Amino acid sequence: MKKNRFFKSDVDQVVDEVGSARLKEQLMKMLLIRHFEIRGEAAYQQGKVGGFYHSYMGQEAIQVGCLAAAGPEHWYTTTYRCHALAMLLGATPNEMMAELYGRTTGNAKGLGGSMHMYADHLLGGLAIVGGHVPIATGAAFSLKYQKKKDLASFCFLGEGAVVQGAVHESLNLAALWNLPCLYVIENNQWGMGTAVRRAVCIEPIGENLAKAYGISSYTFDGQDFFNCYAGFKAALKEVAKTSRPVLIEVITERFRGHSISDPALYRSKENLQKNMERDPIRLLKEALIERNMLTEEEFKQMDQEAKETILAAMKFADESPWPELTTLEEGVFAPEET
Ligand SMILES: Cc1ncc(C[n+]2csc(CCOP(=O)(O)OP(=O)(O)O)c2C)c(N)n1
Repeated sequence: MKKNRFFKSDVDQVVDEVGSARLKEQLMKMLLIRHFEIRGEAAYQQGKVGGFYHSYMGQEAIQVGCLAAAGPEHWYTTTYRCHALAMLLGATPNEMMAELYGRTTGNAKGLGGSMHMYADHLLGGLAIVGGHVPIATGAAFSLKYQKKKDLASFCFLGEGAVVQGAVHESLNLAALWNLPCLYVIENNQWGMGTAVRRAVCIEPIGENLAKAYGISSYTFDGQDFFNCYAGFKAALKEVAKTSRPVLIEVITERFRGHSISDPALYRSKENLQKNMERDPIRLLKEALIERNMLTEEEFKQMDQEAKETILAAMKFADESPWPELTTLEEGVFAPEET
């Protein structure tokens, strides 16, 4: 049983392995996610988006690093904070923005909204805290059953979810049945307005939880693309070799409130400012500039391109038709009353 308290990664090794062109692609993905969140929130403030809205801003390096390391062929499951993962797995900015706007051209025909985005290999976008963890575990079971040895199931969850019973039942079964599942706790320090220390009785969460279920644990720095990339690579390698689940805790900080309606008065401006100094986009950009793989000018162009893509998505969403009222009950499962 391995414990990897702060996984050690070598930036130069990752740079050599991934190469300049692919690293810039990863930076572009992070910029697209960031601009999507900025404009999505702006559209919400203008009354164009309804329902809930949970931003992934600040956490981009985690899922971008994961997808760069593992590729899109695995099963992926996440919470309502699902915009980044959907985009990384192939949902287009247009269909995602149209989903926020509730239009027929949306990712879920305008009927799901911000919390329920889907893509090939993305089982959701699911809003019940901890409720998606058994789904990810089932996906891991299906891979094992079909003897798809190179594939795994990635389950992203918040640290607030680890006290849910469904999470513990899942970890127990995955460990008992040797399921290829990577449980990734994105510890962004807050479950809504509750600090992790007031909600979860053990610390560090990942290590202790993994120990309880007899599986390996890893801890990554969620602001650092290189650490996430190398960490996910190593964790997936272990799962492929052992067909055992692993538990990963990624230390991060969200840059926004829990959701758009949360002014986040429970944390100080100074604390947030300090955390924002480790903006994952800035860290990756600076690492590339330092190695002469990127110039400030190039970065500005990339940033502008990402912004324009998202502005075009807003135009697409605005011009898309509303769903017919008669489609409201489509896709809703409810047994008929007898
Ligand atoms: C079973 C359940 N209980 C309560 C809620 C309300 N709720 C939505 S998000 C949330 C906090 C979850 O925090 P965390 O798991 O840390 O994820 P984060 O939002 O920080 O990404 C709560 C309590 C819910 N959706 N489902």
